[in-house]
Amino acid sequence: MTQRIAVIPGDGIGREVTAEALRALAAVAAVGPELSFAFEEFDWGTERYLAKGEMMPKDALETLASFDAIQLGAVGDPRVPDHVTLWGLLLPIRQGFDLYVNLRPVRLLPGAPTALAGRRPQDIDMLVLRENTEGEYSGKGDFLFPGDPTREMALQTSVFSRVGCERIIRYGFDLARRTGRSLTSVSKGNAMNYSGVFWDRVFMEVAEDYSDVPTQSLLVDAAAMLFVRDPGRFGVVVTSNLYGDVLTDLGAGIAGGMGLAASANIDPTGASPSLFEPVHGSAPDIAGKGVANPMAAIWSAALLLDHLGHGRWAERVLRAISRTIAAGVTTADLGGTASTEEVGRRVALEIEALAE
Ligand code: GGG
Repeated sequence: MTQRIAVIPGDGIGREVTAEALRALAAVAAVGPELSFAFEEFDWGTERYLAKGEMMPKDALETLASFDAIQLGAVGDPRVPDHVTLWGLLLPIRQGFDLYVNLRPVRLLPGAPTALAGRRPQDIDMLVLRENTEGEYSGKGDFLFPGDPTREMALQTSVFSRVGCERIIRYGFDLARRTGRSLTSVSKGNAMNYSGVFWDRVFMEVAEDYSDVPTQSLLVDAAAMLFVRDPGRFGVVVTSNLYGDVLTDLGAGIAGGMGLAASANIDPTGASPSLFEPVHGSAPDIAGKGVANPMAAIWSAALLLDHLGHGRWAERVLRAISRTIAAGVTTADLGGTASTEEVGRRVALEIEALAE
């Protein structure tokens, strides 16, 4: 059966790295007889915004709804404020399709460099789950008294619904149970005396259904410190939208950098297509130069494979990335001199070699 993938390369290096993610998927399909993909590309992003006043068409979600999955590059361009591009494309898809799970592996692949002295792949292997549709990214707020020097203010409202908290926490427990890991809840229940207290309470309530899963609850500041000091204590981590975004950049820092940080935006019900993207943005400073690391985008394509039921191939793509790093075919962020395309081609070759 052919699986249909919508492709949104987006802005900046998103275009370059997405091409390599598709090359990896094509390599998988070339050697995996049971796999077949049909790609359809959409030129949505900032160029479209500048020409037509919108990042994507009004019926974008209806168009995407018929696909099996979405592969995204990046959004963001210095010619347009970042909140306009982010709220013009990525966040409406996450919210509109209710992609409430943002899975971000923080895993040190064999051969990848880490900023932490003496740490090995077995020391850094967590699955961070970021609530992806509400929390601090609800998009609700206001500017009051604009221009008034004494009263001007911005309001940004966090939304922590019972349904929203419970479903991501429950997903975390299920994932921890399935993978034999512990579950860490990260919040800020001392200072955030409504949302944080509520999150912690829901976590404790849900935990009653999972007495077999070891748990810990941490304040986000302590969690940040422990990601660096003792990453091995984390298995699955579940947290809110903003904390998850921040913590996973720290996670990237200890697991090879942003060039190796992948993510999946998942609708666990399967009602809508899930979306896969590198964690990094559009990096306008290096866009068009052919030097961006495509491995995060390729890894996100591996998450897509896993989501579509091809877990064996997903693991093979990760091994291909590892072997490419071990062969020294890396971009400058990992200390090498290879171009984006050279890395992508090498990963594709490794995928084919692993299939033999
Ligand atoms: N790879 C998609 C992208 O451009 N991400 C940049 C970004 O700022 N994302 C915000 C978020 O993940 O919430």
